[in-house]
Amino acid sequence: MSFKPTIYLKDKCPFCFKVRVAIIETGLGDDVIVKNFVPGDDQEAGFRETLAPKLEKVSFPAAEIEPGLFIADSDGIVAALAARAGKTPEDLPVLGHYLRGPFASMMNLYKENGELKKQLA
Ligand SMILES: N[C@@H](CCC(=O)N[C@@H](CS)C(=O)NCC(=O)O)C(=O)O
Repeated sequence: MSFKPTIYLKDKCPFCFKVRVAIIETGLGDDVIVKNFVPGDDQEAGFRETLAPKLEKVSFPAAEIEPGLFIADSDGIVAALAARAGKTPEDLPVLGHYLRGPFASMMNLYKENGELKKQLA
C-alpha cells in the first residue's frame, strides 16, 4: 500500500467523527493522512482551496481516497476505508454503536429543532 488516502476532517463535526471511528476501528491509522481543522483556524482556507476544484461542493469529511479520486460523503469514505482493511462497515461494532445511538439521536434532534424553528417563524 504505497498510496495513503488523505482525509480532511472538521473538528466537532458528527459526520467526521464517523470517519475517525472507522480509521481507529479498521486499524488504518498509519495508512491514512488525516488533515483536521478547527473552523476559523489557519488550516481551513488551504484545505478548502485544495478541495474546491475537486468536489462539486466542499463539505466535510472529504477525502482523496484513491489517487486523484476525491469524495465528500461520510458513508462513502467509511465504506472505502473498511474495504481497504478487507472489511465492511457492518464489521465495525463501535461505528455501529455510534451510528445507531448518538449519531441517530443528533440527526433526530437537528431535524426536530428545524421543524420547531419553522413553527415559531
Ligand atoms: N452528507 C454529508 C454531510 C456532511 C456535512 O453536512 N458536514 C458539514 C459539517 S458537520 C459541512 O461540511 N458543512 C459545510 C462546511 O463546513 O463547509 C456526509 O455524510 O458527509
